[in-house]
Amino acid sequence: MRPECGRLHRFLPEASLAGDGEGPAMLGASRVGLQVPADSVPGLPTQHILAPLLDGAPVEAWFGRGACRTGKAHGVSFRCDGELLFGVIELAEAAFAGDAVATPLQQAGQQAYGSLFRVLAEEGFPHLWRVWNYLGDINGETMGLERYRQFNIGRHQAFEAAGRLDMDSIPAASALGVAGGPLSIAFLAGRVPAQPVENPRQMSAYRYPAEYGPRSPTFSRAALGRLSGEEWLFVSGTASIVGHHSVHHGDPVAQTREIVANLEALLAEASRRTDGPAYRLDELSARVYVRHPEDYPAVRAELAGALGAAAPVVYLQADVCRADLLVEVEAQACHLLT
Ligand code: 3EB
Repeated sequence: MRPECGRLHRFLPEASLAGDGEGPAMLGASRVGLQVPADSVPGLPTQHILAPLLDGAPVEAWFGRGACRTGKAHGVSFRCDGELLFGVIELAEAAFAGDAVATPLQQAGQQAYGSLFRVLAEEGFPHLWRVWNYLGDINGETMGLERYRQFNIGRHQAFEAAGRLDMDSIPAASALGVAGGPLSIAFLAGRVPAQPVENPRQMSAYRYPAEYGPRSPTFSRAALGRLSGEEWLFVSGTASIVGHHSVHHGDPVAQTREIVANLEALLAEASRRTDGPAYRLDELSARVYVRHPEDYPAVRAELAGALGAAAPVVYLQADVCRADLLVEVEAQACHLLT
């Protein structure tokens, strides 16, 4: 069912980041857990997702092909092979003073993306494919504005300043609330563009009306990226949103069903853009964010029917970026090109 495209992406047990073994071949990794471990693979860009793991493997790893190069610039830790660069930047909001027009989080978001874009330009991987954003207290409000919306302003300003607001260069992404820690951003960038994919059931997020914040979120619903011999589909965080409205308030199972409908529509859209076979739900590997841990068994039961009981799925507790959303699913799939 799932072709062996494991070379780029795998979920792994904790021990794989203990400083030996697979480290040298990795481009980078993300690790879920409430504590940042004391030891990690030296030089490996690692994103710490400060969230409780509910089920599945704590480590998500991205693997390079051939010789990987490691670097650090503008606060971004990165590793790249000939085709892809994985990077992580983590900025403590306490390092930003804020002012009359921008909160510390907005400033941190703007600086993080500004630094990221500089690294992409300097390293020759100008095309941002996929981004993972994590911040504390995402639904909290300061200075009269929800923190997710503050982050969106800073991110939008950085995209604008870099001339990256045209819809062909907007990456797939996720943005979730975690238990604390710095603003943490991990990303994959390519030497060639990935193709953004939008969802006909959902308004493009970069066109959301102002009721969701003064600046729209800058992400596409999915991205299709080509590597030599492989095509990768990166599915952004997908929630129970139809048009631009959150639906099924208070009902995690109905929200999960709506997410599955959104994923099906998105996969159909991606399938129209590939030369290969159609993308199917049962070939996805996924990370699932559940706001309330007590909803996890019901969400899992609902998703297992759609993704398959044996699908590589990791569940964690995190806050979705709208207070009325209880579940979010992100995913990827790979097709070998023949
Ligand atoms: C949504 O569809 C739900 O701000 O980068 C999903 C994926 C969501 C990415 C982001 C937000 C982001 O609006 C939230």
